[in-house]
Parts: sequence; C-alpha cells; structure tokens
Amino acid sequence: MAIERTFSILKPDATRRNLTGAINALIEKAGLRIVAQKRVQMTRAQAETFYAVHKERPFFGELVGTMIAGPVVVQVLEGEDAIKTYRGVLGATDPAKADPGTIRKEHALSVGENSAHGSDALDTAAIEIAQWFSGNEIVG
Ligand code: RTP
Ligand code: MG
Repeated sequence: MAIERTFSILKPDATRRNLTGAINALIEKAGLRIVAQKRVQMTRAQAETFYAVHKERPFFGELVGTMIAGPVVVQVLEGEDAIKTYRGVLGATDPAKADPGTIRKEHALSVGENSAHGSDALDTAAIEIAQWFSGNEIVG
C-alpha cells in the first residue's frame, strides 16, 4: 500500500466542544500521522470554495453556515492508504449510520454537525491541502 496524504478539517461543532484532542487520538490510533495542523476561522468565501462541488445541493447554504460558525482545525494526515484509512476513521456522513469507534459515531451531533471532514480521493486531497498549507508547513 502507498503512503498518502489526506486533508482533514475538525469542524466548528468539534472545536466548540473542545474535542480536538479526542479526535486527534482516534486519528493517531489508526496509524495516521498529523504532519500539519492549524486553527483558523474560515471566511464564507473560503467555505463556499471548499465545498463548491455541493453548490447546487439543497443543503449548501446550511453547510457553509455550519463551517463558518466557529474556528476549525485544518490538518494534513499522512500514512498508508491515508485517504481510505481516514474515511474509515470518520465513519458514515450520517453519525446515526456510523460504526462504533468512529469519529462521527462517538462525537458527531447530526449530519450537518458531523465533527470532521476527510478528502474523498487523491486528486481532491492534493487540491484541498494546497488550499490551506504551503509546502514548508507540512513536515512529514
Ligand atoms: P465531508 O466532505 O465533510 O468529509 O463529508 P462526506 O464526504 O462524508 O459527505 P459529503 O457528501 O461530501 O457532504 C459534505 C457535508 O455536507 C453535509 N451534508 N448535509 N443535510 C444533508 O442531507 C447533508 N448531506 C451532506 C454534511 O455535513 C457532510 O459532511
Ligand atoms: Mg465529502
């Protein structure tokens, strides 16, 4: 399996409830290394760009509003098969359908406030990482 990098966001519902450490523990327990991390307040324009793929969906306005409701922690995670591994650690988008032990089952409040984001493919991971980190901020 290849060593990959994926992009992660700990969403405002997670930072608000002081869950950064608890979620990072699940990430590290899964064998992923946090090779970059910073806390930022997303602007509306940044959130709209980040989730542009969903701009025609009925939940887009709510999604953008939730992402800018408070600070987020943006991260780069590195490890074997990192994209798929992290999607597994996240669990299903709807926390009610997520497996026990996943971030969303253990911590998320709802589909809208589901605590964390993970890239869904290698190409989107590279785009998302480049949106939030310069090369010298990532230390593998
Ligand atoms: P993410 O991009 O945040 O990692 O989530 P995901 O891949 O599991 O799900 P995706 O389909 O990309 O949806 C992005 C986010 O939009 C919100 N959503 N709300 N109300 C709804 O029906 C609905 N569907 C999706 C979720 O917060 C989801 O994480
Ligand atoms: Mg997604």
